[in-house]
Amino acid sequence: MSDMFTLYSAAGSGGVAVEAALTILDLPYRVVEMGTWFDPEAAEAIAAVNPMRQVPALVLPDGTLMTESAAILIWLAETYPAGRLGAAPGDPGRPAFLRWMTFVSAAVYSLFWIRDKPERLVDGEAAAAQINARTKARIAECWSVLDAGLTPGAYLLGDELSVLDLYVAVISRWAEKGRSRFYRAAPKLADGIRRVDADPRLAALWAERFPFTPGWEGV
Ligand SMILES: N[C@@H](CCC(=O)N[C@@H](CS)C(=O)NCC(=O)O)C(=O)O
Repeated sequence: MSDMFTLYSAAGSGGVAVEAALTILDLPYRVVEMGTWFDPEAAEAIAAVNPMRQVPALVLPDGTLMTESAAILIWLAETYPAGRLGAAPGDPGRPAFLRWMTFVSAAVYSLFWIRDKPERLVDGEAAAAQINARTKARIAECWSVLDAGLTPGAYLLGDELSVLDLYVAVISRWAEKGRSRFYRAAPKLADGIRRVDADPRLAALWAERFPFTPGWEGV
């Protein structure tokens, strides 16, 4: 049995948060690039792996398939506790850890299935524009709820980096105007997330998989 993970992912996607966790945990992995939301061939090919036609999908060294980014991140944190990437079962911080990991997945990430292609739900440009504006407002509202619900330390859940930080660092960048709207909606969280951007263990990964191109944060 190989000890290698195989991750179906795409540059700039939620899979990059999983790549970040694998990198920090120093686990061996290979990426199969699948731009599911813009490349029809990838959308077709990923169906053989994940019937939801989405990345990330992680094949564990024993061949087990995991999909769902939050589940993958939580599993990595608890399976490799030496990496200290999340509160373990029994830890007083566990309820908040599970609560907010699930919140980001269910309340925020899921809206991108709609935002990326509004035509999945509605017809016409006007309806699509309405969907765009309303989901944008909802995402900002969700970031504000996260901001109000947390008392951050150096990172979102305290003074230790967790997979929640990696998750939010990636998803908060999916906006027309970069991360600026996130900073306005969740001002208490900005420092912790910027700390993740600047983590030297992730510098090469960010550069390759989700680069900080000039103006990326927006205004
Ligand atoms: N609930 C899934 C959502 C994954 C997801 O939406 N992935 C996007 C890329 S960031 C995707 O593959 N979109 C293609 C599609 O939904 O058609 C998760 O958390 O892993």
